[in-house]
Amino acid sequence: MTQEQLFTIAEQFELEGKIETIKPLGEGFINDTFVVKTEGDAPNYILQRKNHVVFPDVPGMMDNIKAVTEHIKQKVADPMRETLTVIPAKDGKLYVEVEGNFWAVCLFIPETSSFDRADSPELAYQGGVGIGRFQALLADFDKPLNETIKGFHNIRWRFQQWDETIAADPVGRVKDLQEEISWVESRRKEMLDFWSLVEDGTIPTHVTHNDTKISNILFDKASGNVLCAIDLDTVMSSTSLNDFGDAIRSYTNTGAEDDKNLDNVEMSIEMFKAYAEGYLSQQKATMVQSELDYLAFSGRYITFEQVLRFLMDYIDGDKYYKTAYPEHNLVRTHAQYKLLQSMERQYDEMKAIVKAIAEA
Ligand code: ADP
Ligand code: GN1
Ligand code: MG
Repeated sequence: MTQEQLFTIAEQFELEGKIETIKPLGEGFINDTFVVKTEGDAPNYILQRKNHVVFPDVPGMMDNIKAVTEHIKQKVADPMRETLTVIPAKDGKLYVEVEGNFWAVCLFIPETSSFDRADSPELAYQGGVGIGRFQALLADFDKPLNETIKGFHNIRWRFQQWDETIAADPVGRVKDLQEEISWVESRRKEMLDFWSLVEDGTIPTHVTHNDTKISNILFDKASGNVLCAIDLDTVMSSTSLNDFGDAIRSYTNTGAEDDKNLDNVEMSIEMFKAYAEGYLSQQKATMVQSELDYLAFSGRYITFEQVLRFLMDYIDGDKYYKTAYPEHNLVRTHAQYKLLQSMERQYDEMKAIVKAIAEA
């Protein structure tokens, strides 16, 4: 994209002030994100090209984001900092469509920090508070939400995609991946058994974020406290456990999501405890027993799902996630599998920690 093209797109939104610069930001796997700096005292903005292959209904997704952020704004002390603010286009729509691509803008929240990994239990605790609070603020949200990605954390649907991808084997990679495929297959039943509990209502559904990795949370620079959950593209109705599990996948990893050195990758039980304490400080009172019973398992569930999704994308010829090099999705698969094994080994301890916090 040239600067001129970016300026032309940004100028179609209701921005205050004259645009000074537009620069790329962050390393999201899905969207393209830019910071729009304006002159003088006018606010700055986040401009995003939303990946509409991943999100087939961007208008529906923006309606979701607008609705949940408006709901949160009614309840918090600082509505411009404690959630995203969607900026509409000059024609009143929540997006601009340019040559088949969808763009959206929100306010840039200044004086914040964001992280790619948790380097202290205090940060993990704050992250847990952030997602627990996000869910609590939306507990009474009662409008229907659009399903922005079909079956996002539904492992039954993921296995259907998986079976089709393995059968199609579009780039001939299956023959060399028998071991990795067996990692997924050997856990098929226990993962489906868990999901059955969501399907039959034993585990309830709520409004959830669904992409709670640490980089999707902003922290207040001055206090270090959590400020808000961002990247609301996947806000949908699901089990709260998925938000907990995805965060555990991210905050507890002693290595990187795509670490080539598997010795770096373990689940830190200290981080698990800190995150669980933060999350349960907000959620304990309203959770039902079935949710508490499966809270620790959700870390395994989402990490397993991530192994499946990275491997499936590799088999599919790397169509979904942005990759930096040809084997990237396979490296991610191995690193997430190492993390999954580490969680499996420490599962009894994880359950005991949840139980102790829940009963305290
Ligand atoms: P992606 O979908 O590509 O992951 P995100 O919405 O998560 O994009 O944004 C990428 C990064 O940009 C975040 O991790 C955060 O550091 C920063 N960011 C996003 N939105 C805001 C905002 N409104 N204010 C300040 N920083 C933001
Ligand atoms: C993607 O968009 P981003 O980078 O925050 C993905 C998540 C994965 C994550 C893995 C919409 O998150 O589901 O867990 O990568 N988001 C979508 O890092 O698929
Ligand atoms: Mg993100």
